[in-house]
Amino acid sequence: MTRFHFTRWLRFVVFAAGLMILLAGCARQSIYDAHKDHDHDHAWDYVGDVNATPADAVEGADFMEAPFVLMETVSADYNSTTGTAQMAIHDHGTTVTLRLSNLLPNTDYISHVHEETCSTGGGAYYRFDPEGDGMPPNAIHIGFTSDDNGTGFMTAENAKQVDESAHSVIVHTTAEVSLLCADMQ
Ligand SMILES: [Cu+2]
Repeated sequence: MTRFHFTRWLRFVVFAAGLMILLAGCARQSIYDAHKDHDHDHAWDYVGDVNATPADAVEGADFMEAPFVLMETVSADYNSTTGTAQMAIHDHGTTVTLRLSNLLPNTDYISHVHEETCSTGGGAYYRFDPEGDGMPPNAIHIGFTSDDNGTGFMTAENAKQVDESAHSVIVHTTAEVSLLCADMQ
C-alpha cells in the first residue's frame, strides 16, 4: 500500500468510526425522545428529574410514604442502606420520589413501580394500560446515580394516576439484581 492510499484508508476508518458512534448516540437518544415529556429538555426525563417537585411537596395529593427494606437477593454491600419511597397521586398524575442513604458511591441504580407487594418479590412492572408495554410512559421507571457519599435522590412524574394495583417500589442494580423494596399500598 502506498503512503497515499494508506492515509486515505486511515481517514476513511476514522470517519466511519466517528459516524458509527454518532449514529449509536442518535439511536439511543431517539428511544428516550419517544418517551420523554416534551416540556423538559433532556433525554433522561422519563426516568426522573432531580429538580421535579418531590412527592411530599405536591399539594392536595393522596400521599404515601414507606421505608425501603432489603430484599433476599441483596448483597452485604447494602446492609446499612436505608431510605424511603414516596408516592403522590394528584390531579396531574403520579409523582414518585426516592431518598436513599448508604448505597455504593457514584453508582447507577434503576427503580420501578411494581404490581405486587414486597413479600412476593414485587412481580411485574405496574402498567397503566395492562395491555401495553412495561416502558415509560406506560410504567414508572426511576433511574438515578448515587453521590460520593452513597446518597440517592430522584423524582419521577407520570401524567396518569396509578390505581390500587401499584403496590411497591423496587430498587435494582443496573444488572437487575433486586436490592430494596418499599410497600406503598
Ligand atoms: Cu423493578
